[in-house]
Amino acid sequence: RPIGVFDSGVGGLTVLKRLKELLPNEDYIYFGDTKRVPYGEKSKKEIEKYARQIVHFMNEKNTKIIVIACNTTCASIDKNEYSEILFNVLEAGAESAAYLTKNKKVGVIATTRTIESRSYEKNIKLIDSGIDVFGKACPRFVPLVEEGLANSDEAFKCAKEYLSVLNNEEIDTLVLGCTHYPILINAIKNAVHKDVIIVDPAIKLSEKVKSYLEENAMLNSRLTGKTEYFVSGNKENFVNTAKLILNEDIEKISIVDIERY
Ligand code: DGN
Repeated sequence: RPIGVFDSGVGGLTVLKRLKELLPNEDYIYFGDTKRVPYGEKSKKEIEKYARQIVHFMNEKNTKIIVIACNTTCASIDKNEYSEILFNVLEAGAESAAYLTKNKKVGVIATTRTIESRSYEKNIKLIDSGIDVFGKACPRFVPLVEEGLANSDEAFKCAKEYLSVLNNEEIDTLVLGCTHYPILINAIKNAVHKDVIIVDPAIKLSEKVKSYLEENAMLNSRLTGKTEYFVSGNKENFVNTAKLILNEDIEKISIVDIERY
């Protein structure tokens, strides 16, 4: 049975890439909600509805576990309401940051919805209540990535503007609290002090998934290692960006009417 991975668009591919590196023999179903992206400015209720539809779709594909590769979704749903085995990129990011910071000042950049939910702050403080968390919403980042403009002058300028506030707080650790942001790594690195540790939550997340599958004897025994892609809307931008992120051609991609689920 495959591992399900989903996001609002191409962002979750940064998570899929890490998963494939650690678990190359697994089969994957990836869903990108390209019809309804960006999620960042939508209401909690809307995102909850989208998550239910996507999980329903994943069940139909018989996934053994589902990886929520979208922080905005993680910040909007209550995973206890689901009977499926869900892995959550946001908790993994919070955990990494809490263990990495030395001066106990962590910056988080994410979508407006994620920042307003204060989910990173809550999860980090559960581990160490003495850590100060500084959040900054970066609403222009996701559209820049979806339009293929991650390395444009505009992206560099935008990153400078967003990150200047966090530089002033003297953070030593910065969480990329949206799965689209690793694609903007050049612009982000250019905008923060060079000794700031940049956390990509996908690294910890993929390690957690691997341990879980090993401990529960759920690794794929047929060693097939194939990925099927599904999107709800635009396919062209998705395929182009996916090639850049994954360094491979997207062979099997279909459009799914997600609102039917
Ligand atoms: N990639 C998603 C996240 O991690 O929050 C959200 C992107 C979006 O739709 N704004």
